[in-house]
Amino acid sequence: MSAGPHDESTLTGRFLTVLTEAERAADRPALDPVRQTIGTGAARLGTRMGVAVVGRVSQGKSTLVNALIGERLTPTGALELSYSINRVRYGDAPSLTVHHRDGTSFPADLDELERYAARATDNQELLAAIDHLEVVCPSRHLTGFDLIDTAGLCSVRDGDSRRTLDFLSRSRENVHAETAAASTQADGLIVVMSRRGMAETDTEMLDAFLGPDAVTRSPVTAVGVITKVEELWPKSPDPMATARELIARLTARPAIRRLMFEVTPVCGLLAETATRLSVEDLKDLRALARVPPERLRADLLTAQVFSRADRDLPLTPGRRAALYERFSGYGLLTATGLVREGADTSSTLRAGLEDASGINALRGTVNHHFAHRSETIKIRMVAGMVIASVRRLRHSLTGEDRFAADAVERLLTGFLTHEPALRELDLLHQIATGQLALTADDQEQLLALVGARGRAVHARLGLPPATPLDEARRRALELAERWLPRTALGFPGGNRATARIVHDRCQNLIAHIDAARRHLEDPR
Ligand SMILES: Nc1nc2c(ncn2[C@@H]2O[C@H](COP(=O)(O)OP(=O)(O)OP(=O)(O)O)[C@@H](O)[C@H]2O)c(=O)[nH]1
Ligand SMILES: [Mg+2]
Repeated sequence: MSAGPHDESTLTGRFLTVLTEAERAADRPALDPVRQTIGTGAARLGTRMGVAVVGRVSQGKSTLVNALIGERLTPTGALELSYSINRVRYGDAPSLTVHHRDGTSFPADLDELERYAARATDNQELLAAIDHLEVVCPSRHLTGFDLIDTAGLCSVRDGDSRRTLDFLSRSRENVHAETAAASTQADGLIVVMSRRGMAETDTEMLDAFLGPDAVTRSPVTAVGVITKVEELWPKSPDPMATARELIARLTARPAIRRLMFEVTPVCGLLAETATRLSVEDLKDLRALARVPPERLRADLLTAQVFSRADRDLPLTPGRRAALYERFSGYGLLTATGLVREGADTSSTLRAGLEDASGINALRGTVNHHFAHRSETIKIRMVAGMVIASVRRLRHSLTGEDRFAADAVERLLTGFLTHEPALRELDLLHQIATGQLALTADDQEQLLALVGARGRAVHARLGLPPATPLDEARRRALELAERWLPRTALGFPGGNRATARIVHDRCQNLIAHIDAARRHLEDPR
């Protein structure tokens, strides 16, 4: 890595300075693996945030990736399908690059993505030679992070699962692969689950997937998704609400809380369908919207009934069956409802379906969680990797080597405990893993202040966006005064260090509000 000097005004710059010092401290043959990890980690800081979509086979991962991007890019299907790992990143000119296992790569036609990504009878040899695919796509939803569609996981021993594990370099067998191609690793995970939640085997699988090093494993780098939520309909008249209740029960389980920060319900297929509505779709939905809602609802209960020739419905039975397959019964009910409420262009209907399907909420969570936090998440992960590499070696070291290893660890833990942004991230980790038993009010206030409800000043203060600055300042001062005595005395469920982090943030918000007022009064 470069010895610097690094830009001390940025968090990454300060971290690079610490990494340089750590590299110097580790300049002994016995600490070669630590120096290697430092080099890999430093390179990783400069790469874009990569968020991998993982889960069991056929869970709807590729469908969700398309829905998140807002385009149908990566192949989906009823059979176990995705084979190659597919990294989609933002760029003006769409393209596809095939990266081979032997390190070579070549540009391919994006229309042929399916040939390189999906298992078929005639492409086995081709697929066996592929390491991963790189797709460039001009979707505005990709500006904050790259999305990685992975092959489904079955069991850790399964061949394809191992490919996914290798790619993310986190399996038990691959702890040392952290030093491998850093730019192709994921910094965050979207874990796709069925609505039954995670079976024990899923939890085990994810544990193996996330790796044995507790320092790099944190619910702050994983969000969960329950997809195929519309399948709860018609048993539940409001499947999204029912899914939220299921999620509340699921996230109360420590085994889940330990692994992921938040779980969001999504109708992935409906969201993907919304990305490609044709003029004909709109016309046919309008025709269906003219059927009295109660009768339509009864006919939509099953695909068979809806596609029967003897139903008194518009459109041909074949066309109805095709729509049912793409939208599902619940999706058609929702879409016709939106049309009746005035969604009369494909863009308004698309926006309505993106809201109703939960994909917008998921985009918000992922952006909020990963894109806005990418710098701190990356630094935390790299620091964790280096600390883990020191701890792996330490027991085999003696004398000066052991002193040097300890010095490296101290440098990194010192950085993690002194930088406010990293202390806040750690606080989030502690809350997510249930290490702090705070009162509900304190917890909510604390989460908001450290940015879990939005990064903006008003969101941190728990105020509506248009709140005047004077009022925001009053609120910040009130909160600072509330948390100040706690920095000396502690508080129920939390300690003084926690209170200090929160109080520091209140003061930082006051400083920002004052600076904003100065700029408004004198915008030179
Ligand atoms: N009803 C319903 N079906 C869905 C949904 N999402 C995906 N599917 C269907 O589930 C099947 C698998 O979807 P994929 O997106 O290919 O799943 P995957 O997890 O990428 O599968 P692999 O890559 O093979 O592991 C396809 O038939 C999809 O149409 C959903 O939200 N609702
Ligand atoms: Mg797939």
